[in-house]
Amino acid sequence: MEGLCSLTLLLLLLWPPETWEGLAPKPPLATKISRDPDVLHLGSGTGQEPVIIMTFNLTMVTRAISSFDLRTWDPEGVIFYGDTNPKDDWFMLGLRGGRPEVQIHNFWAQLTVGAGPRLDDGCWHQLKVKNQEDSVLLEVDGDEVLRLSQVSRPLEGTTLPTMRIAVGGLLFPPNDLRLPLIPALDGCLRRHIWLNQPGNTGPFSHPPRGACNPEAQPGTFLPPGAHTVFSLKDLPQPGVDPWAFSLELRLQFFGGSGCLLALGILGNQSLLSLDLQDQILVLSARSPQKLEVLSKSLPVSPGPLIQLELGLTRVALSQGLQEVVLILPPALLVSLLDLWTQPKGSLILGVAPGEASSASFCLDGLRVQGRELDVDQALSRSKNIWTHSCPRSLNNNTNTPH
Ligand code: EST
Repeated sequence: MEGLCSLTLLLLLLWPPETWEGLAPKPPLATKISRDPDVLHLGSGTGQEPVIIMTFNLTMVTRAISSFDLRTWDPEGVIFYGDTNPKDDWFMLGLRGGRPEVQIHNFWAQLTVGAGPRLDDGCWHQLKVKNQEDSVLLEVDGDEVLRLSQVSRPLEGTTLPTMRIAVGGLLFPPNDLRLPLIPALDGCLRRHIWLNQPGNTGPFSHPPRGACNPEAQPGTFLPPGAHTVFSLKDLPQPGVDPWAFSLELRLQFFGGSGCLLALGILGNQSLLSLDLQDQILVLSARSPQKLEVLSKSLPVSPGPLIQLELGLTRVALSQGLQEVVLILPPALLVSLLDLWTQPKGSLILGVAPGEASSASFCLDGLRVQGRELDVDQALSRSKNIWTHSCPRSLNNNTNTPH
């Protein structure tokens, strides 16, 4: 994906495709990122809490300016939060709809403003945030995209209480923002300098994760054993007359066997599941009382789109031109319909919590009733999921992305 970013675009402009076909396939920047020890993945952990929290004595600060490079495919989340007091003097820079958003709450201003271009394109973008006299300025890739005047006061050298800067999360609940957003950001930061003081973070020795993986591409990566649970009541509801519920998944398999998707009540055995077993997709339905299991299988075909259509009497699984159908016995149908009236009725992506699976895959898209879902909307998820990025391949020996 890096290949689509500025440097390669420049190469494309300078050399028409036939001239540069023979060049090395990897763009020069890709190798640079993987060697950079100072890359910081923002969405590590559950993504709800910051990855680093720094404190600064403002009497020692000579310029209230910070800069960093950001790379992400995630359209929403917190880049950083800063405050001298979480009640009445705070600032947040995040992304919403892929564009930068600033929220300020202090004595001089209470505002929420979006500005600048979309940054969720998987390319590195340079951001600079300055506090100058009474103004706050935001620069993206060298262009000033936002200048807010009469919203602040000089910060440097002041005897204000300590300034805290939290990267990749907030220091209060998301609902305390002026306009709440989902804080978790599967983004990567490098060359970050806070309050003009280089070298007070890192180096970070963890392997490049999520958007920090130089080979990453957009999608959602579920490593073996990972899961995401959506509450059925938060999803688009089934159609009535006739009752119907459809799911469309775009998957790229990295191997292994195990559950890809299930419908059920969390903690109980699922009623309907889609498993991958040795390159074969297996659709299974089981009635809770009799433990009767019905199943049909379909060899995985090259096309990534998998469709699951639930109707009043049948469930159809299709991929490309192939289709298999399970006829639902009435008892199972009743339990299945009941899922939408139960508070714990869930759609589970990956393996149900606590169960084992060696299957790992990249989800390039998930549509429920024709509407695209975002993993950030899930009720819960495993910590090791990459929410908005996928590795290109897995290392066979270790099952780890490279
Ligand atoms: C601006 C106004 C305000 O009332 C509080 C803060 C705290 C965090 C500050 C920000 C601000 C201005 C811009 C920064 C930021 C921390 C890093 C950034 O450079 C100084």
